[in-house]
Amino acid sequence: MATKETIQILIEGLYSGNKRSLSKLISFVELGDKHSEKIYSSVKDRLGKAMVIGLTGPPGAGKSTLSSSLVSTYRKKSKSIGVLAFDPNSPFTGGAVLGDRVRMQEHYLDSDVFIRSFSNRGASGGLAPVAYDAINLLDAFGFDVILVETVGVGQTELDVINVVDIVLGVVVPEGGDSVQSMKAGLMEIADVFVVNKSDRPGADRMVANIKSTMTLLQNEDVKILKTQANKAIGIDHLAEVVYKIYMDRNFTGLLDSIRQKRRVAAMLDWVRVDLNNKIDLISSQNVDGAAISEIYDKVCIGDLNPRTGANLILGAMLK
Ligand SMILES: Nc1nc2c(ncn2[C@@H]2O[C@H](COP(=O)(O)OP(=O)(O)OP(=O)(O)O)[C@@H](O)[C@H]2O)c(=O)[nH]1
Ligand SMILES: [Mg+2]
Repeated sequence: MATKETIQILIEGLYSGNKRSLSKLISFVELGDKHSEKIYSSVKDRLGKAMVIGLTGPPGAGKSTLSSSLVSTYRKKSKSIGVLAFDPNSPFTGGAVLGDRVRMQEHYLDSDVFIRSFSNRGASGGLAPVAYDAINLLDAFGFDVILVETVGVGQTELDVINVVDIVLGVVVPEGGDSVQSMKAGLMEIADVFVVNKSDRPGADRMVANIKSTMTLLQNEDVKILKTQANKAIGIDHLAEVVYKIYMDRNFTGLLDSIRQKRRVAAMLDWVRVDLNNKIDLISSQNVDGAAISEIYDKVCIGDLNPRTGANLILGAMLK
């Protein structure tokens, strides 16, 4: 754990544009550092300038390739950009075909690009709270754009997406059924659907499928675009569409309300994470002694209603 002085030095580094300081601060928030309050109060007044874009979708849909391609697009516009990849298999850290990796490496050499991959859930046990803190750090650093990539398979990943301004749902043409099988949550939170790998057959069918699902959900405002991320086709247009949504939201005040909800969501995520950690503590350390283990035993053999047991445990936790 860092000392308060170390954190102060790192924050000064962050303000002077030192990426190593930024990296270290992210590691501290990833590890659930106790200086979260100090970090937050230091960066608080510098927040809210970055456009935060989330990319999610099934494994292999091309999210990382798309991120990389978007990085190039934003760099062409002289925007600085930070990428947070919550993805153990991210080609940002290896695993991609050679061409992709070479493209990524070019970004690593660019001083206006920052890429950070998170391959585990961090000590705190939550992805979304880490994402929230890391986004704040990148925002305070001064990046114009922040991309957050996550595989859209579990609740934790969807939670991450709650902390961004605009959500891109990345899908592929194959299996028109995948719209149906896609997590209901994703269908509802995506602002733009990106049908990537549109060089493959079925892209138009996929677009039509999403369109009809969106009509059913009365969500006709959602944009649906086709891209070919590995060839950078459709990416400039995607960036324009995203920017227009962002500006509209800024103008109507929706952006502010999204960000307000995001702060509350981050707080509730922390409550959940802390309660979960506390449950582990109670079961492993037997806080409150035999009483807790008796509850476990009684529920275990069917003597006690699990709901009643839960109430007793909650009572002990909140004491
Ligand atoms: N044909 C085709 N291949 C693509 C396209 N975009 C990406 N790919 C390839 O698809 C593969 C997977 O791409 P990734 O960017 O790693 O996909 P991902 O969604 O980040 O994957 P995970 O992080 O593992 O979930 C790579 O081999 C890419 O080169 C595209 O538009 N067309
Ligand atoms: Mg990836």
